[in-house]
Amino acid sequence: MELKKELEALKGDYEKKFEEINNLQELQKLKAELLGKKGKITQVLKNLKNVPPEERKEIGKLANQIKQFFEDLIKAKEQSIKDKLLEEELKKSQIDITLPPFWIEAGAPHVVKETLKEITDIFVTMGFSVAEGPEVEREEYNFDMLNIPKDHPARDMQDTFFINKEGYVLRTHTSPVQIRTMLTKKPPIAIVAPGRVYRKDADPTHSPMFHQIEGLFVDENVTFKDLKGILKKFLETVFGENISIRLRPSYFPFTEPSVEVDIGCTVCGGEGCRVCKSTGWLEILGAGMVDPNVFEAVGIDTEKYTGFAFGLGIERIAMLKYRIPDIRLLFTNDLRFNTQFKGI
Ligand code: 2U9
Repeated sequence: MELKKELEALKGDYEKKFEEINNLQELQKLKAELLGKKGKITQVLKNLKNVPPEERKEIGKLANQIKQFFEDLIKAKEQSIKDKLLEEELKKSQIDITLPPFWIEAGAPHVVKETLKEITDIFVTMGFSVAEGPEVEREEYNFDMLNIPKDHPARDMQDTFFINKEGYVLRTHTSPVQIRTMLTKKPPIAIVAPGRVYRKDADPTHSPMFHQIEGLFVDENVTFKDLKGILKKFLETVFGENISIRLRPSYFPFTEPSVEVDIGCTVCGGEGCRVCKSTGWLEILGAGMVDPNVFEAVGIDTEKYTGFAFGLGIERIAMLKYRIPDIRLLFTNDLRFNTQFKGI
């Protein structure tokens, strides 16, 4: 009965050892020593065949009891070490888990997106549909088919973001959306193209990404008068019935004739101030009759159809409408700024 004594001694010995342990690594080590593949109790159980048959049953039973005893002990010990560790961690980080959480400030729809939506809705009410296209655009649609020649300064590396895909750019305006529409649909076409555009402007009053909305109307007998009527209605809806409007001749490669459209300064009422740079007028948008070269590029019959197009920058409209003094405020996402426009 040597083995029985040995087992009992083992039990007493390891019970003490386990009692002294206070970390998980040591616990694992001790567990392996006792119950692992080459563990002391495992060895006893393996060697049972060498025990005289009359003792085998008793020794086997005892060894199994001790094994079970330690398995329970180890489980309890493991839990108690983990509890202690968690307690220490909580004490260290000094978090009072009974405190209510900090209030997470809710955001608000962004004033640029809201303005874009408002403007889009005005044109939708007038009968225009919304068209969208990719922001990584074929150079051909962004420039060539819009009558912008290869040597035009707008194509310059300094103005356009070229990407590492030959023949593609980040669109510099939403005009390629109108090109795509004319390539796939027959007139009458009445669409607005809202979205993000990219230009490498280095000037602090510009952002390399901004939002635009452009419009296109193509049908038989579309005239400059139609353009004026639509723009007047649009400007009066955004800025109020009482604004003054003026058209100045201008030049864009994709429209002929072209105009720039101003409204009487909404800050000084035309007297002259800092916002209108003492002119009494604010430049709002550009427009014109679609250049026949553009129609030819997309295969629209210039004998049968005419059309008008217009374009405006949304950040500028939002800044004028809500008297926002610095374009950077639109891009820093400071909630103190953003939430001012809740429910506008
Ligand atoms: C097609 C044909 C014609 C779109 C137009 C403007 C005039 C214009 C600027 C306003 C401020 C861009 O954001 S901005 O810098 N846009 O002045 N855009 S006419 O003309 C088109 C478009 C597509 C096929």
